[in-house]
Amino acid sequence: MSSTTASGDGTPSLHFDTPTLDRELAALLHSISEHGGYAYVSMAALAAGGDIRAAEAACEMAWEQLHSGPWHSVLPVWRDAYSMACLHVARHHYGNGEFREALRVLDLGIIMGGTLLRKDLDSAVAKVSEQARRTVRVSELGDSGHRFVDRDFNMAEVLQLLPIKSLSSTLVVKKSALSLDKFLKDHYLSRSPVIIRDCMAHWPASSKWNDEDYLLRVAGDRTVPVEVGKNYLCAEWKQELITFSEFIQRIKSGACSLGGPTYLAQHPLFEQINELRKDIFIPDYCFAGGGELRSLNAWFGPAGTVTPLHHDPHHNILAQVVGKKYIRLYSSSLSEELSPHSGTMLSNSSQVVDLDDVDERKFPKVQELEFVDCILEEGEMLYIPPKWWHYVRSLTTSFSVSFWWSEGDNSDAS
Ligand SMILES: O=C(O)CCC(=O)C(=O)O
Repeated sequence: MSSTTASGDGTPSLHFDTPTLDRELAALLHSISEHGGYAYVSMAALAAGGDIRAAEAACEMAWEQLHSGPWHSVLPVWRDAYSMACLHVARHHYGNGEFREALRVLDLGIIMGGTLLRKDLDSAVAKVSEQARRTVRVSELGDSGHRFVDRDFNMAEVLQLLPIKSLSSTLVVKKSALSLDKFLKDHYLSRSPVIIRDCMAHWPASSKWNDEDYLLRVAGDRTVPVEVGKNYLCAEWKQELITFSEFIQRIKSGACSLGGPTYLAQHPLFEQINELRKDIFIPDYCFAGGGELRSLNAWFGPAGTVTPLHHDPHHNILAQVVGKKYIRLYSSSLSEELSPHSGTMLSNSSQVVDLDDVDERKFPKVQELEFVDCILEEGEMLYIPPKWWHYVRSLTTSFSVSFWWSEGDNSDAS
């Protein structure tokens, strides 16, 4: 797919192929002009001929369209237009041997772009990464030996950070060697949370993801979306696109000083970075009930990240690969009492935002509501039934993976 071609002066230059773009180009440009993107189309035509200025201009035009209103209202054709422009810009950087810049632009195309050219973007990433690795000097290979989480953990200190009544009543039950049958009968069908132990030791991630050098090697130059701020319900909260190595630097430097922790949250990282996808396996439990796997998301951040109380529509296995998290769960039957926000975007989030600081006058009954809670330890998976409310706080640097799956047609759930 990638080839080395001769440049004008006879020196070899690097090139990657874009078979889908080649096939779809005319139809895509036609569709963009039908949506009024004439200026974009003329720039894209020049970009296809190798004009980098035109490629960058096309990228900016599409970027503006992506930010012209709420994300769900952006026309898919503009997302594909953005991917196309990213491919042109990345091809230029790759040809110049600017691998990091090429990867940055390809990742932007993957994260912000459409689905039409996804295969071209993925195969270009694979080629650029391979070439980049070939040219890495031994002195650039990390050997810090840094581990994100070591054994020290002060439980007394941590307890002071947790919401009132934490770990004082009913703990989520923990089970080892839980058979699929037992899981189905005792938890899935009865909508009952459980922590499953001893089921991740065979994941390469279990030994690799605590190692900074490994993560930098496979993902350091990749761009990822992160959330910065106390939590996504706060006014100062924002999203940024930064490289994985910058993100790791923030984790190490105690990033809370920057107005809240930086959290790589609910991102389909494993669709983006194939090397990390190979480090995990989909738990068999996710096929219980005959449903369909809906999404795999990464949750990676320093101690102190908080995901406020909310619920999701799907079954969820939250696998704790590195570090520890405190998790509190309220039954789906308590939805009225937990006062969901009324707007559609946040209707799965509770107005009892900060469980550490509940407004007793507004919500006098909240502290009396029954809940189960736990510290989810490295190597454990928590099953969260659909619509169960959950609040999550990381207690150390933490890397977890969530597996969401839907209800099967034949599920006889109560
Ligand atoms: O780990 C977290 O911070 C939140 C996880 C979560 O909300 C989920 O898996 O649905």
